[in-house]
Amino acid sequence: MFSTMASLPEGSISFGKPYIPEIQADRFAIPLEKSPFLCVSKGETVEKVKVERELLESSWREVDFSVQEALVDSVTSYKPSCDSVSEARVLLLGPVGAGKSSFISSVHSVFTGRVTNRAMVGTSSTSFTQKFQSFPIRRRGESGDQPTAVVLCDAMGLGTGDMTGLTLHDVLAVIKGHAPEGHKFSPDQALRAETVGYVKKPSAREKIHCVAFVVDATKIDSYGKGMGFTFQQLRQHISDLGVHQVALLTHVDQICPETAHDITKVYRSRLVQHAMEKAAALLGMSMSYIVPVKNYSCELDVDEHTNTLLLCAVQHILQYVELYFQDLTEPRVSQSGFSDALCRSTSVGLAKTA
Ligand SMILES: Nc1nc2c(ncn2[C@@H]2O[C@H](COP(=O)(O)OP(=O)(O)OP(=O)(O)O)[C@@H](O)[C@H]2O)c(=O)[nH]1
Ligand SMILES: [Mg+2]
Repeated sequence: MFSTMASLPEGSISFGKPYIPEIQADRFAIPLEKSPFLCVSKGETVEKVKVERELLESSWREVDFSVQEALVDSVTSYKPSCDSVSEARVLLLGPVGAGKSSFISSVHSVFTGRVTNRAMVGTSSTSFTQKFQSFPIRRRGESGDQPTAVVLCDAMGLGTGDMTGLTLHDVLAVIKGHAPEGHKFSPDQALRAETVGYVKKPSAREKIHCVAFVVDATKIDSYGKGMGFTFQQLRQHISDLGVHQVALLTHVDQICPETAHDITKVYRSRLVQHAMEKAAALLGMSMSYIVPVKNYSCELDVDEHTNTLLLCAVQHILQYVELYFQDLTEPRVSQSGFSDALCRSTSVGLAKTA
């Protein structure tokens, strides 16, 4: 069932508010390293916040940053446990500019060994990505490309105003496998049986097997209730289709200078930890579903540690893909009680209410 997150613990850092060392000290057992000021975007303004004792003494999640090659091998050798499916299809879903396309491009870069914008990345007030596009991840080696069983699917961003962004109806149509490759989304033209290329009876291999929500750590305070409601609606309906969801917190390099300088400190960063707590509250999911990533944005070369964190995110996603395949062999119990008919009748709600 769709869970709601408890309110944030007392003493949480709220970006833009004064820092309270005593409460933090109780909670996180510091003293810790010091760092200077942090610029945090809040709505349209950027505030300068003094941040002391930014790093925890030890990581709160263990990541071995020296196992990049082993992780690449592990993802390359992954095979779906479901006989009728040869590739895991993962849909990236999130607000405009959150870093969906960047994540796809970054994972592609990990496997090709150089930074490339495979999925087109851009900046726009409405979604830069307009089409539904699947990107099979291939490993580049000396003897040519080697396919992996991972396909990352890009889609339009979720909007925050009337008739902007992806609608609930279209999200569900994509997840059910009805969307033709290259379909151009249009909030006032729902994806339906008459749409050119509409996949009428999608097989298990054409459906989406896991949804990865993508949220931007620098905007976590400014998404607002509308976006929270959008996520709640989405999570209820997607859960009802039996599709598991995880979340990626992007732009962690932009909220924590220590992490920007050294990505291996990501799980020692209190700022990242707090942003993850806020992401959990926004998405209505437990923190255990959420992983931080730093996408390639301005770099020309890949970096082993950044790659490792991206590969950990892919592995995290694949665990939930496997849960979906396991569930396929067992009868699915409706979780929210929403019927397909109800989904259709509320299909225009998402863009309007977001
Ligand atoms: N520093 C930094 N920049 C990022 C990160 N992820 C994405 N970006 C930047 O954020 C901007 C938007 O990224 P996109 O990947 O296009 O975002 P999107 O979610 O696909 O956006 P739409 O297609 O418009 O919905 C680009 O300028 C990226 O370079 C990150 O982890 N760190
Ligand atoms: Mg995009």
